Amino acid sequence: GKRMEDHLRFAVCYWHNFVWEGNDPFGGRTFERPWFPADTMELAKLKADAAFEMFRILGVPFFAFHDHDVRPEGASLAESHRRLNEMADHFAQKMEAGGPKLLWGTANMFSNRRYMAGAATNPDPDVFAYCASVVRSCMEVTQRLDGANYVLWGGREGYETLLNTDLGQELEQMGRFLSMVVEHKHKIGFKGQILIEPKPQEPTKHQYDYDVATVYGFLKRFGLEDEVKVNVEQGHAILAGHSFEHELALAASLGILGSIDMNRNDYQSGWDTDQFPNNVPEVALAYYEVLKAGGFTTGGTNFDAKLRRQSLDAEDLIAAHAGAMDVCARGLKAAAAMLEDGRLEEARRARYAGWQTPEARAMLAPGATLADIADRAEAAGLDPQPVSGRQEKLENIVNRYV
Ligand code: 3MF
Ligand code: MG
Ligand code: MG
Repeated sequence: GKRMEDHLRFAVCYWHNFVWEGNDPFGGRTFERPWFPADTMELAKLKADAAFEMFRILGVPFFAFHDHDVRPEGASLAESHRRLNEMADHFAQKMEAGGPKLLWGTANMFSNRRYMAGAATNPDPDVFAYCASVVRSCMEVTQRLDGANYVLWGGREGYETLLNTDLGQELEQMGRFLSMVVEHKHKIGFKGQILIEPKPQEPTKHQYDYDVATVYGFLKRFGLEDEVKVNVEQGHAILAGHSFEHELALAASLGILGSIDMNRNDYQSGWDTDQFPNNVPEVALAYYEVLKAGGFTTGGTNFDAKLRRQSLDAEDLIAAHAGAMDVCARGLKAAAAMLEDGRLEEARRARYAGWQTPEARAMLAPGATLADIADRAEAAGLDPQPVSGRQEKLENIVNRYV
């Protein structure tokens, strides 16, 4: 078996630490870093050196990046791809010299204004074709760096108004695109897992990959449910009106739980605040679902979290990650204790035990029709009062284990 810590598989993300400058919709850069703006390859490499130094200090086993995080965009697609490959060479050296492994690579198909009307769902076929080139390049670089997964977050895959949107056509485009991505993965022999990251409400008014259930319906429709899993993010679950553990349990029950983006949105936030996790009982409930599902195989815990914009000191990056890793380790320990204790699992089994009684098996035999079951229910004279199903509010039980 795996040891408990094998299920942590922490990753530091590139974008919140080395790309985001502290801006929000009302104000610009608050951080000063020697590589801002990283508009030359020289600065991009300086940034990479700082990033790998931070990975070393933290002793973190994985990292994750978008193409656009690590190289300045070129004047043409070909130049952008050349630069990405040059940065990948730079990474490969550092990875071989004891640096972290790649949890996942991904393409940024949301920041540039070319994607303002969508990436694969854009009404303009040239943008769809552009995306094909970007994802091919990025997936091949991820393969070269032995990435364990490849992520697609459809940041601009949604609409602002139905009055000028052909929703049916856009979903078809998205399905065609994802099918081609899967086909290309097999063509090049990339062994990593493809993951979709669901998110509702932002940046477009309506996001197509709203939540786990929506993504599963989409995958089923295009026959991709055995090819693609999900990267579930805490903040995105909250924005969708769920809890993190709900999204994890649902993904696990559908067989599509791949990896997690760990952060913390509290219940007041109307947007994705990407705070570092700080609540051990909440994290424990999430890892309880992960452990019940058997833990991670290709996936891990990527910190999709950023400093607050008043936090100007680069050392805060280290402190924030150290604190987050501590919170997650404690959460995982509590989750493992909940599982080992066995009382919760036992209580859960007991709630459904009625299905195993001879009476229930006879009444509900496989193949029985609604009329068969109704006839038997009436003949048995079932009690109209509830006879089971009472339960206490259980979430607080986690406090016994933290
Ligand atoms: C947005 C996100 C994204 C994704 C990233 C990789 C910029 O809310 O969570 O971060 O994690 O694009 O899919
Ligand atoms: Mg994320
Ligand atoms: Mg997010």
